Amino acid sequence: MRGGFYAIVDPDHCGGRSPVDVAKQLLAGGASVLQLRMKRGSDRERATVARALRALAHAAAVPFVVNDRADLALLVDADGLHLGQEDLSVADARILLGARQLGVSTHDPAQAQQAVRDGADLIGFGPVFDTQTKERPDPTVGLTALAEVCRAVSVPVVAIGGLTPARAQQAYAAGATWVAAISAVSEAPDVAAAAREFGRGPGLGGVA
Ligand code: 3NM
Repeated sequence: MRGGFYAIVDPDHCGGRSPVDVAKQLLAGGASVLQLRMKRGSDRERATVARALRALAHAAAVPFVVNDRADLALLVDADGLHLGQEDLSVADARILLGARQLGVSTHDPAQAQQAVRDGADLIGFGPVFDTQTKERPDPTVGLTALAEVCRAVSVPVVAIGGLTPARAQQAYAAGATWVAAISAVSEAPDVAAAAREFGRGPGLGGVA
């Protein structure tokens, strides 16, 4: 499974730049997945941004994932959908999205196991560290719980929440396939350079 940096574009956290410009830089920095997380704005704006990001991701041979919204994922023919605990169930999303990749955000080991039983293709697990980016984040889980979940589940895990380049290497070492970050990359002065720092380091058996 190709792993590495899982890039999430959140237009509210692009350091005053456009989400399209930030997405270009994330891909230039070697992101292995590109997700759009757009909590505010109109559906028309969401569709426009989603189409632009899908085109950029595909030009870079990277899968494009939509957060929360199955209708938007279908509309723009995304490669995957990422569901929160209050979004559609995996089973219902599967009816709409068929074989597309379905991810689920989980915040404790029980949720992680349940998401896998429900048929998720991958899970997010976090917040691993404290995050300022998410409104009302769940309690911070830490690296030990991340390692336990990575050992316990049969699908790849995306570590998320408060990740920095140094912490990213700890998350890979704990067993995460991907490491996701928003603020440490999309709000950095040099987005591509920051993204590059989130790649797997040497000795972890992964991709650059
Ligand atoms: N989901 P940053 S934490 C979007 O715990 C998101 O599922 C989380 O942003 C979870 O890298 C989080 O700036 C925010 O901390 C990640």
